[in-house]
Amino acid sequence: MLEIDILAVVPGLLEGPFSHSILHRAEEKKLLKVRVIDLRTFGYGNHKQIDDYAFGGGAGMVLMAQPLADAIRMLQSQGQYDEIIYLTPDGKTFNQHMANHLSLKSRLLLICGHYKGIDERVREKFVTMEISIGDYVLSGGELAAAVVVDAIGRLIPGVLSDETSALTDSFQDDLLAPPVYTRPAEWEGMTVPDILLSGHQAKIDEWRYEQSLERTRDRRPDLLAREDSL
Ligand code: 6GU
Repeated sequence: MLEIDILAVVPGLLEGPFSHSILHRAEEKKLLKVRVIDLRTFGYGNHKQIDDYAFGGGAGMVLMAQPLADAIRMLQSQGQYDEIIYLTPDGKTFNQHMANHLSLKSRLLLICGHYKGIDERVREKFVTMEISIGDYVLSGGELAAAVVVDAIGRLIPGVLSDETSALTDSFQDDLLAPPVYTRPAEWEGMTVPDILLSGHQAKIDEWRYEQSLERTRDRRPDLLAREDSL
């Protein structure tokens, strides 16, 4: 069982993603438990304030240290986390290797930033890992958290069936997936490669591997050159 807690500024953004399809099934099978915690409930005063102006000036607000620390400490009192992950555009770019690694953990906390980010001291004191989902800026970490939880959740042993097996995914072996076809064998004058209809499994596997290599060379040569690490 993997428990993922998500500390969010806009929890409503996370209402949809986990109630459908594969992740929903993972929760039903008790393999995954996702919980969204509203940072605002740890805010100050009548307005439940969670952000303030940045020291040194400049546009944009910063999430204050104390509400974050209060939330994190309350959550830690319910059990230790394997990783406390801050979602931020300046984090390490998320990839399949990180997803594989995280899918084997038992308790994760994802912290969603907003505005100009969170007070740096919270990163120093609590955060063990920082993840970005790509080189563009989102308005908050929630959608990035949904992406990370989806990628991790489907890798938890027992979540996927044979038909949806993660073993043949793009990136699982640093190659893009080969092209796929289904019925009918001829559609609008376009056919399916003969080899796929041959019933010769060893030849089919070889063809798929060649296609994967070709696609990767063509579209993502960086994957073939890459020294991968976590
Ligand atoms: Cl994790 N957060 C935000 N706000 N923007 C991003 C991101 C994360 N990853 C890419 N862009």
